[in-house]
Amino acid sequence: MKRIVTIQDISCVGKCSLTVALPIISATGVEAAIIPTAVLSTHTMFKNFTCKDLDDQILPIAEHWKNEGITFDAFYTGYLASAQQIAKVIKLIDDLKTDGNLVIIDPAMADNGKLYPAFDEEFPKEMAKLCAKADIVLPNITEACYLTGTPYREEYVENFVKEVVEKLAAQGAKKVVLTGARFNGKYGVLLYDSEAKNYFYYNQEHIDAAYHGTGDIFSSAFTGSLVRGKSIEDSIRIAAEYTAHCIKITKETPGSSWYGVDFERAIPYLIDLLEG
Ligand code: PXL
Repeated sequence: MKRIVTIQDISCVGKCSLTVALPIISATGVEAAIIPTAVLSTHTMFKNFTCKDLDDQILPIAEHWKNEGITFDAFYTGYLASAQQIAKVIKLIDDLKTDGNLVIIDPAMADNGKLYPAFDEEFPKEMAKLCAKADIVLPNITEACYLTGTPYREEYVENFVKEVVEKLAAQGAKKVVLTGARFNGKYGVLLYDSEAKNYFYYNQEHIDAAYHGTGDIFSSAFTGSLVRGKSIEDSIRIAAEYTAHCIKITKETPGSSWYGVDFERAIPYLIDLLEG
């Protein structure tokens, strides 16, 4: 069985990071090992959240795994609680990386032109070092701007997006998968392969609603599909359609929670996409 290690926080309530990565990766038929990097009472869009940093566990866990001969088909990182944690995750990848495994980095740190509340302007600089190690990096447009030091724009044209994506790839990531890429009246996911120097764009229906955690849902479904053996283009399509479906059913259901989407009810749909 294929095995992913996903490294991100546990938000006890919030439908994001590990509480979505675990069920979604499992649903793709891939084993999910985890390193919880922090425990928060909720995600940081709630007020007064608690946070216990588990930073001191990252490298001892990695060392134990190394001694046990445990290997992974992919590393998949998401929200990391501090710049110091990023440095430890870089070391973990250096220690456990083999020729055959993939490094997939979701630089979960910002959206809608702003950093998440827990981060300062120094944080993206550390995250950029982790992204430089990635086989695949999965930013939204705000994150891609922060990572490359590009001023964020609410409205942009195709050339601007491509410039940002190519700058990010020039910093080291082999492939960039940009979510929420909106230009020329289209909406979707843009893939840039810096080795082949080509683009793939997956165009999808834009649903006028925004929820927290949808980036984590996309990244988890994408990583699970890819490690299960789907092509990168198919993994983008599956993850994009699954995420859109989660948003749609949440929007259509009165009384759904504001803090996340009903990804659980859409898991049968994800499995259909994977088997189709
Ligand atoms: O990727 C979303 C996310 C994950 N973890 C925590 C968060 C957020 C978004 O706000 O606050 C703790």
